[in-house]
Amino acid sequence: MAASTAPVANNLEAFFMPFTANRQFKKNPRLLAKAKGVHYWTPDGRRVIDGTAGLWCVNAGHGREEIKQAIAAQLEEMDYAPTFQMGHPRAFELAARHAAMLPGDLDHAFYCNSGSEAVDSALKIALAYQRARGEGTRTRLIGRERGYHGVGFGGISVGGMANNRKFFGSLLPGVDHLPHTHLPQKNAFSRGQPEHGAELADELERIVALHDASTIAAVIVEPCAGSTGYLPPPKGYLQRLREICTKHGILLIFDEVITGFGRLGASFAAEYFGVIPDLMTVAKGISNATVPMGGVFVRKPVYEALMTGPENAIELFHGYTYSAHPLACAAAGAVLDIYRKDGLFQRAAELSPYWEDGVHSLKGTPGVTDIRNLGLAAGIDLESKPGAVGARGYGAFVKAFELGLMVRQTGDTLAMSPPLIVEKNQIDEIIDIFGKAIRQAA
Ligand code: PXG
Ligand code: PLP
Repeated sequence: MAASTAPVANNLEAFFMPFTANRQFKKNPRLLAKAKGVHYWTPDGRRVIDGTAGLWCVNAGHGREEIKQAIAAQLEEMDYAPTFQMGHPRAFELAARHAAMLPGDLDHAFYCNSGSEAVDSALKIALAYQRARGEGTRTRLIGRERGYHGVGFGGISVGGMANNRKFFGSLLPGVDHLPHTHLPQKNAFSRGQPEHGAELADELERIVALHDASTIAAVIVEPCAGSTGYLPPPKGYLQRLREICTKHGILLIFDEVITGFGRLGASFAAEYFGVIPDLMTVAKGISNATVPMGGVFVRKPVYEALMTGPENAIELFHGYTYSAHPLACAAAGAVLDIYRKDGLFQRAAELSPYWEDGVHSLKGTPGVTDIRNLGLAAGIDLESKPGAVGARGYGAFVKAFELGLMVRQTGDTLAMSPPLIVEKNQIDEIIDIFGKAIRQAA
């Protein structure tokens, strides 16, 4: 019998869901069917406030008309064009716009389709750069405990979340990790950047002493760790890391997949902290998640070091079929217009003290052991139930959804990162429902 592509009855079984307890979910699914502004609706019409901007990505809110029109117009004009030895105008236009808004001399853009691809691309650019400048022995990559850099083999190798690594064999060789910066004994309930922990950047000196700088290509960190439970960097930490990298000829990569495009109330964390990395990875908010897109932003000297050899030689043997996909470029251009027109980065900055007061008002709620915030995002740790790590967090996540709020859960840590268009009364509603969910799940 010929394979059929005819529609079949809706059945939850066939979709192998990512990062999901498939069997548990399919018994009691949480479905989202419609979205507008800061809200989702379930298929039966129940409204849920989006406390996480999707997965930290819908920064300008859902259903933006301008993005829809830009994508439709691009689809009408040209659906797809390759960018290997060819080009299309929108790709160049977008890169010029990104270069213009980037801090320091970050001024070139490599495009891909996700944060994971951005991370793999950045690690490869770092290795190729070291080789191009005659430092080909620099092959080691340094990540950080509790780091999340997507799910490619490069990303999980430099990443520091055990569950994302332990099932997948020996990973990339020659990787080492800095210690994470989560110090609740010293920093619990910090508002904004914690006071303690800048000295943890000096661990890089210890790693250099162990392996020698001549073997190390790059260090990759999230300037403010997201996925692992939102860990703002200790005051002075990123500056120290920058100094040590510069001193030893090691490239510094900021993974700004979450922090990029406004989350901290600035264009990028690099701008917010005044620390310029050599490479920056982005995704998510770059296209407001309408069309998948990621990118690596590259400092001028790194790009220029690669522009050597004969002019007919390909300088970087790396790229994706969909690098700078025309629909993604159209979406990303329209998103930049919205960020500017609506002043969303500024808006996030102005709202963040209100957000900070809101999330810290949950201090004292039974079971809450730490609350962290920076920009328009927060992480909340709950005390684990004896012998059941993650149960309380999952309970609070499910309860929040029942009460009409979407949050993110990893273990007993919950995170929130609303769209940057959120209103103060909606922040009140998020905090109110969240507090109820934690209490009811206790
Ligand atoms: N780097 C960072 C810093 C990220 O946060 C990625 C890379 C990978 O991006 P892609 O587009 O390949 O998923 C991310 C993604 C969560 C959560 O619950 C976070 C991410 C993805 C899914 C869930 O915190 N971050
Ligand atoms: N696998 C095969 C067989 C391919 O031909 C290609 C691309 O041509 C890929 C994987 C990579 O796909 P992408 O460029 O979309 O990452």
